[in-house]
Amino acid sequence: MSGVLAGFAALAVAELVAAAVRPQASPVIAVGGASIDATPAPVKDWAIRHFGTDDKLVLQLGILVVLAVLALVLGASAVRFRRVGAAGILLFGVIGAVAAVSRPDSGSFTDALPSVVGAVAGALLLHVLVGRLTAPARSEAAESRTVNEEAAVPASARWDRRGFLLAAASAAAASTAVGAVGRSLNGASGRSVVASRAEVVLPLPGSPARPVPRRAGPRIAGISPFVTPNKDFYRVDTALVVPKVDAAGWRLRIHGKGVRHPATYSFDDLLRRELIERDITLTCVSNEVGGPYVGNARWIGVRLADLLTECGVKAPSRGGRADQLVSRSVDGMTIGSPVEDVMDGRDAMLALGMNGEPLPFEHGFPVRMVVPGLYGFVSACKWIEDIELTTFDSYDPYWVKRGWARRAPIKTESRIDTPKPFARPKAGTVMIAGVAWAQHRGIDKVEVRIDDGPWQEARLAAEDTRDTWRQWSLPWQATKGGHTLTVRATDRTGAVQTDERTRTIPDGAGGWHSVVVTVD
Ligand SMILES: Nc1nc2c(c(=O)[nH]1)N[C@H]1C(S)=C(S)[C@@H](COP(=O)(O)O)O[C@H]1N2
Ligand SMILES: [Mo]
Repeated sequence: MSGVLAGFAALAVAELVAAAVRPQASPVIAVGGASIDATPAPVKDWAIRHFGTDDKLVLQLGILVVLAVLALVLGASAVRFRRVGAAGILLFGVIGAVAAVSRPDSGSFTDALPSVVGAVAGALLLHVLVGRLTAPARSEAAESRTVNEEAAVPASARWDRRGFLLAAASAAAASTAVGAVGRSLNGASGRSVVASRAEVVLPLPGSPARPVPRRAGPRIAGISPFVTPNKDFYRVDTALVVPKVDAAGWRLRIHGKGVRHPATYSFDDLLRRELIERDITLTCVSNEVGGPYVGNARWIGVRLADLLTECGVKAPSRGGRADQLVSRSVDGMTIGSPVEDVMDGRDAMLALGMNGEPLPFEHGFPVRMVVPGLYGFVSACKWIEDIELTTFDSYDPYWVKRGWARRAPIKTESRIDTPKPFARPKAGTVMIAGVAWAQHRGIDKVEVRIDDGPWQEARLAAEDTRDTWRQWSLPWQATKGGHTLTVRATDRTGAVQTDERTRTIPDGAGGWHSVVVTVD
């Protein structure tokens, strides 16, 4: 109990100090962030697939459970060896401090303070509490006593029950209060930024998207809506705490190899440029066949190629010296995209708006990159603040260091949205429907197969653009019994979605999506 209380006090004090220093310097956040970065690629991919957006909650709970167990162990050993307990807590403080200072977004050694001050408070408390467990007169001698001698002293003589309970209760109450104040201060630190986002007014785009064709989103029960609402849009990133960046203070620097006129842009600089509005479907490389990490939104932003050209950057095919564009976020993420792709005329953009509002914080406010046709991990840097032109040979960004591919165009894929796996539709006409995507190439055909039957061409909804997914449907005369429904798409290059199952690492899952149903 002493150990757990001391651990709790340490975290509470750390939380309060973090409010004064920097919320992200809190030990749980820092150690959590460090463990995300250190997690081997397959485990990370597994966590994304199994916990989805909750992966971070699971991680934080996991850290707290581990800490609680270690605190129990430390508390138990402190009863025998008082100094061990305190030393153990201090050691955790050092681990937290090292993690906090070495986070890529840490700018200063003051980030160590929450962990250090918290650990000192925890160690002191443990010392005091354990002292109460032994008779006051004997507490010093107890440290050097052996287990056998200890057992010889009657329990009633060693144990100041009242004193201990009082100290423990006050410590618990004080820690709860301190922790609560720390939490609310940390929460408040983002509030002014939340307000600043609410004040952003996006100008009308000079180059608007044409309205989504009405027939792009037929009304079929169970199919994904053509435009994914922001609240339902998948989220994949390594940020334990969503960065809250103030648009007013935000700057984007463009520099590096072959950048003849390095420049820095403010949010207002971008707002004053011609804005383009485009429908683009985003996909995560960790999306399994049939998985949910794909979404379609209407983005508003500035053309990335224009900014690069203004800075004197040339595409490699025109003699440019850099073939890799590395974008960096405020939380230290690095994402590498081919310069050739972002300057080849596609609508690569620095997005400021998503589905008619400023970017939600989870999706990169104030500015993120969006590039049609490339998986998010090689193109879609959120909370971007720096663009460096370099080469693929000289620099590996975050995901590449962890085993993912350097270049990763989105694979041609299709998904059955309805019926759901293991559904039990009634015999008769059953609508099979879903989405297919091959961003920047476009979808030309979708076929469905029932069991081992022939491929039947599905009806394709109207195409919005070749950068968006396309809905499809096929009415099926379902007969009683178990059936396997399989879908495959063909893109505009004529390439048929491969049936070869590949893992998500290194460059995206491949294979056909199948759904098993039982018709009643
Ligand atoms: N700063 C930052 N940007 C990031 C990531 C990240 O971890 N940190 N993840 C990338 C990945 S892997 C994907 S798939 C997309 C997801 O964007 P979304 O969360 O808005 O859907 O963001 C990309 N941009
Ligand atoms: Mo991703």
